[in-house]
Amino acid sequence: MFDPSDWPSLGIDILHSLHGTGFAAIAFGIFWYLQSRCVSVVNYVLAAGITMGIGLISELAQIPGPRDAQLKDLVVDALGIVGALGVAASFDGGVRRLISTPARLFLPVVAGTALAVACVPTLWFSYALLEQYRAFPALVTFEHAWERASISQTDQARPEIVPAPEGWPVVGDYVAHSEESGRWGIFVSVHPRQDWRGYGRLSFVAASAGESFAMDIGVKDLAKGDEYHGVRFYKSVIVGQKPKRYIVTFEEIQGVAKDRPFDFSRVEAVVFSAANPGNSQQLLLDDIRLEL
Ligand SMILES: [Ca+2]
Repeated sequence: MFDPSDWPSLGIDILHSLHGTGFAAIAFGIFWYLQSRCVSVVNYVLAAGITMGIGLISELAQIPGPRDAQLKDLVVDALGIVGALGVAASFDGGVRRLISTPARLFLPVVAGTALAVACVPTLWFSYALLEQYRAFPALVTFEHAWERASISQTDQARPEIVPAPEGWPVVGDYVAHSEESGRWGIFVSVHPRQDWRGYGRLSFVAASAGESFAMDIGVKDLAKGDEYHGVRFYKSVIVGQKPKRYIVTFEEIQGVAKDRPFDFSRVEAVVFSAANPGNSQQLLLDDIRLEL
């Protein structure tokens, strides 16, 4: 059976992003079929209606699920459908004869833009997945735009990317700056390339932009189905004003699981969070990578 639960996070993002691209293709396919039976401008409306209906049914079939996500999917579906049919109509003499000259100029621009917007996420996540593999064993350095895709898959606010402070001990121009209330707020959540086998340590550079505070580092492997729950490792470190490289060894992570070994071939997330209730805490974070 088709089971994307094994996929890397970015792979799942690509799958989700196929909404716009996929519905554009479906709409165009249906239009093509209708046109082959009987040429008519009504076919655009029919194809759009049928495809949107498919989108609606597929969303209803997914209940229970997050409602706003479904609405967003439908909007992206509509963009793909309008984009694909609009581009087709732009080249259709039958349509061009029916509409005014400004509309003739306007249509390809609007339709092309809708189609591009619907398809851009697929291209973006595909590019990010490729770069994530190329950058490995560096996980996130906050130097590259694609890394946004690795750290954006959380409902939490994303960290601000700021110029590295003077004397920062890592090569590169930028670091992440996050502020949390200290009530277990998440500073940064990274969805890395999943296969960590062959390495021995997770390492990163961190400093506080204010008072010293305790930070939790969480590493989680991937839950699969019911029989196989994600194992979570947590470790607390004190982050001071002086930037320092912190190390978490795979032995430490390995020791956390009682019922089964931590699965280093399927690491789902690395989470940096504020450990204790308290005042606002500010983290500077950089160069999250694996070492031998
Ligand atoms: Ca950096």
